[in-house]
Amino acid sequence: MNVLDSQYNKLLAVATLALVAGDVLSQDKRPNILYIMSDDHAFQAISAYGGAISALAPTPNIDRIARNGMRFDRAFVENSLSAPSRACTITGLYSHQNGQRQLAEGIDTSCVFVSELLREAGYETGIVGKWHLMCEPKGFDYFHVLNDQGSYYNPVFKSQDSNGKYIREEGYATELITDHALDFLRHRDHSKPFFLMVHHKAPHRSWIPATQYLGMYDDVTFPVPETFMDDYTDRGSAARTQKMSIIKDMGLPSDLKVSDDRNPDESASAMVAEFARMNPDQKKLISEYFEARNRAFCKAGLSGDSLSVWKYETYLRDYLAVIHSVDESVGRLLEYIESDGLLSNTIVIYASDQGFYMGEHGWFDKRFMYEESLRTPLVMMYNGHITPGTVSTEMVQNIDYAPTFLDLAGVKQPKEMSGRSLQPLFKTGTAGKWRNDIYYHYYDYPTWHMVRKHDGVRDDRFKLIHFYGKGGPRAQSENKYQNIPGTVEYNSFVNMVKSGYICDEPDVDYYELYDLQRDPHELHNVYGQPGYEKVTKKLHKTLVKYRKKLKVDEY
Ligand code: SGN
Ligand code: CA
Repeated sequence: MNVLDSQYNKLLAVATLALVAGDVLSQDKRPNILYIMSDDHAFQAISAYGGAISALAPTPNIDRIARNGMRFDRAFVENSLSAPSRACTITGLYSHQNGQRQLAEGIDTSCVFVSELLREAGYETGIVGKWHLMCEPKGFDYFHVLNDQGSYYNPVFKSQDSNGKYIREEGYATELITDHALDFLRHRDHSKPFFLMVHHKAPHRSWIPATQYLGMYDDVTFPVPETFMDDYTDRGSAARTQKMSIIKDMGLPSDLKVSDDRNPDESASAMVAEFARMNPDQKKLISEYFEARNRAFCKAGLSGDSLSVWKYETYLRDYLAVIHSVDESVGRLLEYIESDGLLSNTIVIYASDQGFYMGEHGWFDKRFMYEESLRTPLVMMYNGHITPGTVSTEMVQNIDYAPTFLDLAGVKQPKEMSGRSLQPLFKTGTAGKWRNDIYYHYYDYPTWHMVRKHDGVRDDRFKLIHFYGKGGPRAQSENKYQNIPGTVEYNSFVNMVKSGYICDEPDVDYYELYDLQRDPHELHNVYGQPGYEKVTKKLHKTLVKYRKKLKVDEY
């Protein structure tokens, strides 16, 4: 047992005997809700989930939440992309119901946000960090949010006090977000329970670590996933036409921070923009580290497989160093909850906005309905209510979060919300009657990473996916905001066509079927193969049922 665990147990004992400050002052016995979400955090990079990568780069603080509470092994998103996932969380609605199908414009602000309902019900509500929805934060007593995707270094934030302006703050995003979250907690209204959403920018692309953690994994060699060299045979065209390959699409200068004459066109990268934001002290540390790495890289003169593996290792080293700060942030927040006597009356949740590829199928990024991006990490602890050390394998989804928050607050779930409260799972991880399948729908094409539109269903063992839609620039007509000049979606579409990133591709309309028990890596599409007739029929029926019930309007 580590020091923090024994401290935790001691505090639990104390809490049952004498209520500490926070509890005494509050007459309201409903739990506080602390929801921490990172951006693109793969479950493969959380040691509570086991696995070879995280064993080498552990996350002790996130693991504490799992150990003292529940780990969800089948937590899925409805649409594996940031803004859509956030919109699902805040509205409890599927993407086509809340409007946020793609990355930029979309969210229908006439939808009720769960923050509004909680605030009305007497909660003090706050959001800190990445908001990434093209509307003002709604239903929050306190907000302190980044602009768009945010920056790692010296980011700008907007808050109630800044008169609508974004103001630069000196420091590293993960640390600043944590400082502001703690600020909210310290100055909260003790007569009310709180609902605080802490949304990290990290570990989003281009994975830039805090200066003190630069190179922390440089001596570690991460195991290359067995599907790293996937050649996508046995699958439809979408697996081949995507642009999220570490080998082909990960930029040397932009993602891996080396300047290399072989890739001169990538100079206008996110890394360059970040570097320009840095102050002289930060610049010095960052350039010292990356220049040394660059020299070693150029000297090695890598090509072929050795270059591919170098890219993979370097990607993981940066990504996991970024995660180290996220884990540290979770530790700081837990420490506050403990020391303020809030453990007994606070549910702490840690999740990501979707999953992420750590080299599986040779990829980075997300979007596909294949497991690594469909699955998001989800752990939560709530003393006395969630049994410590429990693992749930029930299928849960990000549309369930809003109903769960409402249930905890004793607020009736609006009938429009399709998700369900996770409270019945809290004791054992399972409930007598739970869902048998989930529905997924991805719409963000043609754009970044060129992943084709698809919807599908997954049950306990099988997954049916339907890839559909016009190919290349012709798909613009299928997307609302890409057709409206002046919108972000329109502008990025035009730029990507101009640069050739959005290229001509055929229209698609085909199915894939995976048997997750026999083929956990989803390498063999068995759709149409003998022996799978019955299950295909069943899953088709389930898919049609969802489309009808949810009034899905494209597929
Ligand atoms: C940016 C990234 C993409 C990423 C999207 C969506 N490119 O456009 O790689 O898929 O965000 O990410 S970058 O060069 O600007 O980093 S999400 O997390 O917001 O959904
Ligand atoms: Ca994301």
